[in-house]
Amino acid sequence: MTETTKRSANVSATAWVAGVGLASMALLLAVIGLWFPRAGSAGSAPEVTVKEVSVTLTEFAVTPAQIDAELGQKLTITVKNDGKMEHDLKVGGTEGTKMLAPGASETISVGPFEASTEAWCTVPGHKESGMTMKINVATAAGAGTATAAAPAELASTGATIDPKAEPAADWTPYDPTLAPAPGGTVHDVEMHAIEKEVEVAPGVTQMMWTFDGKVPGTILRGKVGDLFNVTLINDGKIEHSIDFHASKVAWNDEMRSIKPGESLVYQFKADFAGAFMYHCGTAPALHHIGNGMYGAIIIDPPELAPVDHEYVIVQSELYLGANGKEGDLTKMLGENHDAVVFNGYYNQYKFKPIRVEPNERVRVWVIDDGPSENSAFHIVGTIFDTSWKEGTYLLRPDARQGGSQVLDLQPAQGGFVEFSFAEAGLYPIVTHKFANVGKGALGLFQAGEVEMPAGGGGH
Ligand SMILES: [Cu+2]
Repeated sequence: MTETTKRSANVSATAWVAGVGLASMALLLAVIGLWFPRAGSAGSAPEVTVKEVSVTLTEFAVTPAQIDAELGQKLTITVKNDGKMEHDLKVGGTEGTKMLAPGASETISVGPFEASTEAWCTVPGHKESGMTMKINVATAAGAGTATAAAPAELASTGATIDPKAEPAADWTPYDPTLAPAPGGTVHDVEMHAIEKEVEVAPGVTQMMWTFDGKVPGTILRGKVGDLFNVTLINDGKIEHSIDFHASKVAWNDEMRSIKPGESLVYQFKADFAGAFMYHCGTAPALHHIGNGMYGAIIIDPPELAPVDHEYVIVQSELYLGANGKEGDLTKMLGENHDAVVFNGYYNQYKFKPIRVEPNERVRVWVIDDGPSENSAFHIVGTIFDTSWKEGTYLLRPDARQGGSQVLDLQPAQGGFVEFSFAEAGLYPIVTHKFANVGKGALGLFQAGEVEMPAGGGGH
């Protein structure tokens, strides 16, 4: 820490000295320029020249990050993919190489350039992760360096959620009911990575990356000691992978990324009980998780007490891109979420309350799939008499009469709570990080027959 601080202090000092030096130099050049106008600047036709440049692509950088060109100059760029994933390089996102496999290269001719511009990799998320290259074009004034391009994308282009909007009549919520673990000790499961337009709030859709076409992905369940044989098939257009937190396997083998059309087998024995997250880990993993590639696998602890109802609620955030487009990685990097949701949809169980009867015993499994926000899971109007988190009971009914108000989870943590409702009525489901309740983290349990208030529930 001290070393880093010291080094950055030195860097700052160096930059300051260099800055002063450059400023003096610029002043000197400006003065010289006034007295000695550039030779040949009067009347001679501009000559188209070609400059050759070599550029390499890696995760996630374009090297060099900047190249200089004269006004009206063409560039012949030899682009080599030195990375482990597919990449391309396109000027302005349109003109450039085809998609290059790892190790492949292509030489492109671009320009002539009249102004400074940028080139980047067009694989979703790669530009935001750093795969851009500035092309600095000397201006007519002959200053030699272009001024930094103004950030044109300061204003968000993301979709906005209307908090008063309601889902369409044919909308069906994500079923929160959790079925018991299937019989047998071997689970052969096929899962598909699918890129699909999904509604995330009334009237708002995103091009989500999903497991099995839904967000959260299929909820898996088993018992300690069960064997899971999961075949992941990539039905998408970009690379994907899967990482089960319920397993102990090598990251570079089972969790490897597969290309569109490929499949892999991910086999593991579930030796530990837990409410585990699973997710796509393909780089940038923040983008793949933040854009929908997450789910849960529940491995029951031994001797789980019987209850009347079991539900699963996965909390996550939305970082909205334009309507119908992918989520915004820049917002994800800034932890600047537009919504916090239960099972993938804004205020989902406010629109469609979860129906139980008073005094029935209810267990809710809660998993915080983030990618970045915590959860303070709370149900207004009840107290949890049982709380289990990250593999162990925190609370069980006994003579001490302990009560729990919140199951607190950091991203990728999970557990369950048990409770009952003492009387008929409505019981809001929230995260008690209350800023997020107004951003979509609101649902309702309905115990018994209830007159629905105007504007809440009603479906
Ligand atoms: Cu993915």
